[in-house]
Amino acid sequence: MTGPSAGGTTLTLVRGDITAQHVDAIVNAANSSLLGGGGVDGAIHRKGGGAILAECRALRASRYGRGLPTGQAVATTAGRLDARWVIHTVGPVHSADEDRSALLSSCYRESLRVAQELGATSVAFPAISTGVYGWPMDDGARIAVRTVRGAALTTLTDVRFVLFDEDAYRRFETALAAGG
Ligand code: AR6
Repeated sequence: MTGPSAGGTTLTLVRGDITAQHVDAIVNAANSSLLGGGGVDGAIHRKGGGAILAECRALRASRYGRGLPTGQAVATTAGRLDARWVIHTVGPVHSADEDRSALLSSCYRESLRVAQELGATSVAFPAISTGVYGWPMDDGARIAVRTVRGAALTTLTDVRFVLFDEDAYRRFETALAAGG
């Protein structure tokens, strides 16, 4: 499913595995350690190979000694993935007591900023925080679509959300149709 976004950028929904995307930048739903995990993170490191982990370790030894803060984003090589960069971002763990949606929104905004600093024309996002971190899919989809639609896009002409299953795809479809 494809829908127009601001400034001639196409916003697309894809059903599938984000590690199979051919784009300039693939966004990773990482954790602060940057040293890997399950879900999207595990798949990216498995398929992308050790070069990604090596750069992540170097980042931990330099700029991010205490880890990458929640809501921020940083790029590394994409290793053997069919992309130029992986942009690692750390989503918030969902909380019933505290509204952390600004942090989730920040993940999308900061990833877009880093992608455009690199000159990327295409980027693929997973549904950040909606797996291990427990964010309800419909709300996660709404925040994702609204943030990307509201972002200042310069170099990017192709922004994709890659949804792993039918349910996630449908919820993003609803968010896109609702205008975010
Ligand atoms: N392609 C696209 N989407 C995927 C894929 C894939 N290959 N694999 C899973 N998803 P998650 P989080 C979906 O758990 O919630 C890791 O251990 C999945 O169905 O990957 O941000 C990290 O190291 C879900 O909808 O990320 C962190 O510790 C969405 O991607 C923690 O999990 C995100 O699920 C981050 O948790």
